[in-house]
Amino acid sequence: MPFENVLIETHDGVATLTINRPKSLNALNTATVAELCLAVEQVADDRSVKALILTGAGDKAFVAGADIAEMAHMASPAALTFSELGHRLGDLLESLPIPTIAAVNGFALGGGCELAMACDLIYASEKARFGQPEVNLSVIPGFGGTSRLARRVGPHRARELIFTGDLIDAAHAERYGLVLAVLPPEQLLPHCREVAKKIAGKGPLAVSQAKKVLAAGADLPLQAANALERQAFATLFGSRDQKEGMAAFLEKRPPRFEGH
Ligand code: DAK
Repeated sequence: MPFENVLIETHDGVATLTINRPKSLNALNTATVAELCLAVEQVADDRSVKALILTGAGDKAFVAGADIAEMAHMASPAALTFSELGHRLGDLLESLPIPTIAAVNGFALGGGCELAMACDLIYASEKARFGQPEVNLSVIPGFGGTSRLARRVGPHRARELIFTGDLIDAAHAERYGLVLAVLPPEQLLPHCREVAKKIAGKGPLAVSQAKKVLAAGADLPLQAANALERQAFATLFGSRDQKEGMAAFLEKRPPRFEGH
């Protein structure tokens, strides 16, 4: 299904969603967030897709935030609906059974930083800038920034970024552990595709279980998280792919995983 503000491309088991409103630095208005939700659902329904990359159109921005022009006149009920839609998108990305990668090619501010943080892995171009500048507008992060930033960089750094609204460059974000690596702009997408393709070649059930256990375990006491891991580990031994993966190792040949 074609969208107005989101481009979808799929190659070699990797889907790339590009947020495509470059004139507004890919700001997220309601229509774009709704399209992103649909696009992520579309990816979820395509069993040939094994990894998802999210990026922004143009060379300036990943996403410069929620659309301020649209939000400017919202009253509280509309703001709540908008925030719920943004949270729905974050939840959809996190519950996708495949890994998601944010390729942050420029500004990732407010809702843009929040969108990147709803992805499993974040890589940045040297031109990327991150921040939660909502306090400049006298609001707070509304798409999961208070919770996800604190989990990503720790509560102390999250407080500083959210209270000051300061932007940090890619190197700073890498020091904070917010991004995994910083790449020259032209190498960002190729690098993300390489990582995605590598993951796409692994046992998809294993990758999916790992994603689930890592996410659920992060909010649990250690013993409960370990119990989840034991259960998922054992469950995978009921799959054909586990037999295939171990047989392939013993027979010294590449595995042929089918996702069963
Ligand atoms: N929304 C709408 N338009 C935006 C935008 C945004 N977030 N960011 C940029 N644009 C538009 C600009 O208005 C401009 O449009 P024209 O004037 O050309 O029509 C165009 O993109 C180019 O931007 P600039 O001319 O400003 O470009 P510069 O290179 O000079 O500056 C900048 C780039 C990224 C530093 C600057 O554009 C900027 O500061 N943008 C705003 C960044 C920002 O504050 N982002 C956070 C937005 S707040 C909630 C739900 C969600 C949220 C909060 C609450 N609830 C409902 C509870 C989340 C909030 C946010 O994300």
